Amino acid sequence: MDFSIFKSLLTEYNSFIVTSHVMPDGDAIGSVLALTMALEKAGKRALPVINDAVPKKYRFLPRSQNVRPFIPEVDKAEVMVCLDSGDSERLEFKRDLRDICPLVVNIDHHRSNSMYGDLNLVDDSYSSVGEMVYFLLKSLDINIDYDIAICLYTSIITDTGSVKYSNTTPSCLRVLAELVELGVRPDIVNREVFEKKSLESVMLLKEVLGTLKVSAGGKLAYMTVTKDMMIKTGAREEDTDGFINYAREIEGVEVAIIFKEQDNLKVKVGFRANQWVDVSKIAEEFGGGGHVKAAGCTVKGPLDKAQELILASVNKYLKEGLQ
Ligand SMILES: [Mn+2]
Repeated sequence: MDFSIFKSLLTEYNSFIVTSHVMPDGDAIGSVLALTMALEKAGKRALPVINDAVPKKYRFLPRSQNVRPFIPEVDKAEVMVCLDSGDSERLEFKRDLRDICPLVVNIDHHRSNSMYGDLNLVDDSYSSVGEMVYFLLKSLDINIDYDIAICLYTSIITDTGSVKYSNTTPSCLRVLAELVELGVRPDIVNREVFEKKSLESVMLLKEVLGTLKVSAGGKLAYMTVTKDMMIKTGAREEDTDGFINYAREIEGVEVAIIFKEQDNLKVKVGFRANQWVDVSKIAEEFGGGGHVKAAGCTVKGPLDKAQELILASVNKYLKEGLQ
């Protein structure tokens, strides 16, 4: 992808809001922080805005304390750069983005992207938006220092599951190697992002594993997180990170699902596939989206109704061998 088109923005504009989706993951936060710092290096005013809290495990990243939700009437800029968000709703500004910034730039690697920007730099061949920001900075001749490097590194290892997923490419491995040369310590980032767990998270996992069910001749595994479990253990939404992998890792399983009961009578559904099912298509059927092997959607409750609906659809895909 040619990122040089971004160059003209730097000559024409001076103020930027850099943002990403709610429930931010390491790619969202890492790429927002990296691009914010890079724009500042280029002499621009850049504001990192995410309309949600930064999960505790990403607070080791430099400048992460500066990320905060949008403040109407205060936060103004000429350009809004939206990172890692397949549609504008997931940014949760709750108003037209052009009411905040006249120009919207959409940089993303999701397969389903609604192209909501005035400029859309969207390419699903990148492992992460962090990897895209790396190439963007190269094309802008902005020097990548240690602080930017650790943010980009976190982006890439989050989305590739520590270079284990199918989106791990020679390109992203080369980028990671360069970031390590710049001083990033893989062991330290790994400890922060993947290992450290709150006690509440482990107590919640104990409950959630009790709900594990396997069906479709062993090809489908699913788990449920109820509101009661969240209250009982005192866990937070971010504490459920990675739970779905317990279902996905079971031998013979093709599709793994996690159902998370929400406050507003809605149910959040996460999908993972191992080999041949394209779960982004299933998620899209229910108004969500994502990647071929990792996707999600939110559907109307109650929980049992939502499960029935989703499981029927997944079973259809598994039975018909649809891809
Ligand atoms: Mn991403």
